[in-house]
Amino acid sequence: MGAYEQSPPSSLTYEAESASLTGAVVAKSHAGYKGSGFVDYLNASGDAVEFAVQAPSAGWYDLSFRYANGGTSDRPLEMSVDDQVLPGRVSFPPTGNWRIWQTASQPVALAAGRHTVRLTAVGRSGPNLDALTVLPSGTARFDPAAQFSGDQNPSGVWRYGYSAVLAGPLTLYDRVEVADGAVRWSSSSIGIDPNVSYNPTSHDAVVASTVTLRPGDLVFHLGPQGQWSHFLFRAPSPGTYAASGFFGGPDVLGTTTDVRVRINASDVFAGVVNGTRGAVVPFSVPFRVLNAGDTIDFAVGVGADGSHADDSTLLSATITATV
Ligand SMILES: [Ca+2]
Ligand SMILES: [Ca+2]
Ligand SMILES: [Ca+2]
Repeated sequence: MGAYEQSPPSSLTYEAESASLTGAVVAKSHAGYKGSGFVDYLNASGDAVEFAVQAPSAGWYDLSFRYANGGTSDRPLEMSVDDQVLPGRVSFPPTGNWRIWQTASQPVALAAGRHTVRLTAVGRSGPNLDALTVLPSGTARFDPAAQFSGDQNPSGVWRYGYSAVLAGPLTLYDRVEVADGAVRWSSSSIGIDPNVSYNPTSHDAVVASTVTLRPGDLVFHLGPQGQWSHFLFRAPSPGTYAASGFFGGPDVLGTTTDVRVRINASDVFAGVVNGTRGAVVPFSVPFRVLNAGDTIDFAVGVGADGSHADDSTLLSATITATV
């Protein structure tokens, strides 16, 4: 490198209109794009935009896609890196107007060198895609509350579901409702329990006479036949992952539950919640090497009383990843 050459920029932007396109086409029909245009996905399936990106060094990167979605619903796309499909879909929620551009971000671990990043329509057409910015982030953080989705399951690295027994297969919740200000995923074939719930508002949500979700609270509840309820994380890239946080009992009648943190279906933390909101049960799972697709499972079960009544259980969790 010459003495007067600049060091590599800390972030790199790749225009979608310069990427490799399948089905989708370059357009200029809505203002506000960067570069010389944007890419319009046309078909519900098969259309793809493939970027060739450069990672200056091995590490975590935030991939930020600039897009517009003037429709009324999410337009999630499948993302793959070097032909490896990532868990979940990248969400592109409505921006209100085709001229209003926002960003959707996805953390991913990259080795040093050149990579392909592809966004493919799989059943629903995509947004108008303007550009991809690749920004080194060093570490990645995942939080089931901050990343909670009110319309996608799975959503990114997270899936919400239940199992008949702790180690049983996960059935995804298929119904989402807004109940008393909180967003609740449940099973249309079982009922409101088991579930996972989140309060996205800036005020308390009283979801049952004895349970109040404070702003940002994430809560899950087992089912009437002892079904375990789960927040399941799938590692998007190989790396080292750690998890910490706490479980708690928000029901004023006293939550009585079993709580678990599991890596690939083995317990790495087991505890019980007995009591009300003050009954906080902390956990800390040290860093461990995971492969892409490995899972960290947060689960809640029936507790020593054998009853699922009044068993709403708080979860506060952060997963930190390095490479
Ligand atoms: Ca389109
Ligand atoms: Ca552009
Ligand atoms: Ca119980």
